[in-house]
Amino acid sequence: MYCDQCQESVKGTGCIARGVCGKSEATAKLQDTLIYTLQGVALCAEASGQPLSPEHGRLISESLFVTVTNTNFDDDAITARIRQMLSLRDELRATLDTLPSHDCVGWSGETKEDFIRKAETSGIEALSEHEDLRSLKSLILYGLKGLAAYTDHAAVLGYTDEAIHEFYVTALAALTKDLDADTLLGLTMETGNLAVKAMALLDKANTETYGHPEMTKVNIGVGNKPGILISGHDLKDMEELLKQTEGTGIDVYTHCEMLPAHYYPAFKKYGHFVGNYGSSWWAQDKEFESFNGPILMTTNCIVPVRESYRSRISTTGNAGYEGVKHIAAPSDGSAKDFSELIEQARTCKPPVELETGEIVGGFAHHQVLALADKVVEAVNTGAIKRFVVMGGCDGRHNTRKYYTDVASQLPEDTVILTAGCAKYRYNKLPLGDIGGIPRVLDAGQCNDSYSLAIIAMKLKEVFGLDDINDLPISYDIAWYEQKAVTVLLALLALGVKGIRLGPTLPEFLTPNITAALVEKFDIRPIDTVEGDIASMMAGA
Ligand code: FSO
Ligand code: SF4
Repeated sequence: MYCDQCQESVKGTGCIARGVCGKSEATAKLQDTLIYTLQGVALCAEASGQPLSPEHGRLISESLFVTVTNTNFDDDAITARIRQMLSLRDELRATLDTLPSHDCVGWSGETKEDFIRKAETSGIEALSEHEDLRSLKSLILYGLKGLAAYTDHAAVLGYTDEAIHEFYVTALAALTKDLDADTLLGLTMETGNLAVKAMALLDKANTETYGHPEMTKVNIGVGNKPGILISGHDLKDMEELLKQTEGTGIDVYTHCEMLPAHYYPAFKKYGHFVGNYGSSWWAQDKEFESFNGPILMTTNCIVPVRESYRSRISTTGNAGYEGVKHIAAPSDGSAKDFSELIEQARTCKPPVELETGEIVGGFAHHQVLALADKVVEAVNTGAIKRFVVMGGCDGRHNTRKYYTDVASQLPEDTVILTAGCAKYRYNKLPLGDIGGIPRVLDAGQCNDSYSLAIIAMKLKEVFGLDDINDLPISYDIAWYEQKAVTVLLALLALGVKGIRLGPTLPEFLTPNITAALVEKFDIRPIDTVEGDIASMMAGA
């Protein structure tokens, strides 16, 4: 296996025996073959000259999503997807008079072993012999994976965009071609443009379905009833679970990236929606143990499941883990059935209390723009000197303490804008407020980074500036997996320059590609806490 798609990839070599994430060699290879199969689908779709049907577009979104870090560790589920995508490729291929000449169009296999073997010649290393071109293709592929995850979340709520499906064809087909660096850089920027579209689509899907997030205090303590813990990013699963648990005497808690569900008006009416339990995804092995009740993983991020809660954890949607119960969506489109989780919860003890108190969030674009007068006045009077966007991902490494330290050492006249699980490094610090505006404004999930971009564009308009980079905003972004790559490409596409990226720059970027990004976008690695704060406060 060879995998370098996340920030925790083994430095210098990528993961070559077993992933730091727990991904086995077989799973990694099956995921590579799934991506290769999608390349065959794309080449056939491109040659047909016909747009993908919405159903086929959706299948590609799901297949890409399955390969995102910490999403699916179930070899049988990935094998079934490869077979499904091979038959889609064959269906498209049968319509062609002349076949594109590439192995991904013609190869075939049947068994899991065939598919594992196929990855030996079709993984990331096969994208190009030239390391810089491979680096750019990796950047496009990883951006595409995150983009697909957001697109799939929107599709779950009935929102689709043909332009995104068309781009899957263009980008996946491009991975099979000998293209020069300029063409691939152009495609990288196009991935960013489509990332903006996907995040806007998901924002529309979420807010039209569940209302605009509002300022909300979320309880981080526990009640005295048994509970079900829901994690991941899928708000439709959240809604169904709340509906089905209502009146059962079972409480519902969020974990990690599901915290922002509390900010949506549609979910506030449920009295048994008690609060958020624990912290970030990587702490789940301990926190799931002490939660005591059933856990539902709706998307990434799953970490290797411990025996102590194996019988209590289930996956749904694109998530999967070998040996763990999977709750599939019924094929007739009716609601998923969470009754087994409810029955199991009745036999469980209430969660062990980890902490008490509240955290505040819900500052997506609609809420912040409602406070715009106050914010603008605070900037004009100098009460707010600078905004620092610290969104993105959290991760296991101690080096991420940098973000806790930046948050706690930033001057008191700064406001942190955040989205994604990166916030768990500082969202429980007593950072106070500026004239009633909390110093940490949490917009929501990582996809709600879109809100941060909307807020920046609105501020640019209010202050009459020509360039988004003239605003008193600095970007100090943390990344872990491919959705963060997508968010980064979206910010670049929107013209944001000078982004600090950490805790390390991506392993898959070669020195030449890093240099190109530095030159074009002034991207930089994080440095010392003191040095970075000083330079951000000076506007650099
Ligand atoms: Fe975190 Fe995981 Fe949302 Fe990522 S939960 S790391 S950026 O999947 O998706 O923010
Ligand atoms: Fe390694 Fe990350 Fe790939 Fe897992 S997803 S195998 S940790 S690079």
